[in-house]
Amino acid sequence: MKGLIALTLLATGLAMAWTPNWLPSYELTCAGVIIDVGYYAAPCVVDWDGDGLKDLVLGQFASGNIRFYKNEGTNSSPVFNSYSLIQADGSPITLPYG
Ligand SMILES: [Ca+2]
Repeated sequence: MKGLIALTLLATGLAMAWTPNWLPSYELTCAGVIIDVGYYAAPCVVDWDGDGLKDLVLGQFASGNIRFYKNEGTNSSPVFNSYSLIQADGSPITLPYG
């Protein structure tokens, strides 16, 4: 019985420690237009170009391309003004889709 109580307390403590802190959602824009690549978007926030600012790398289902949005703002208030397609050997990288 003591083991069950200890396990319950441990589980409760872990559950409370892992409670997510959800923040309000907002729409990301690029040059003032909402970023929309259709359904099954695959976003990743990463400092892609190594300048210390987190960028947006976004896979798009409709074409299999991968967009790179360079962050021109800050990490807490990112600003995206344009995007380019991630390339290899001068050609856009295309992943299977559809
Ligand atoms: Ca960056």
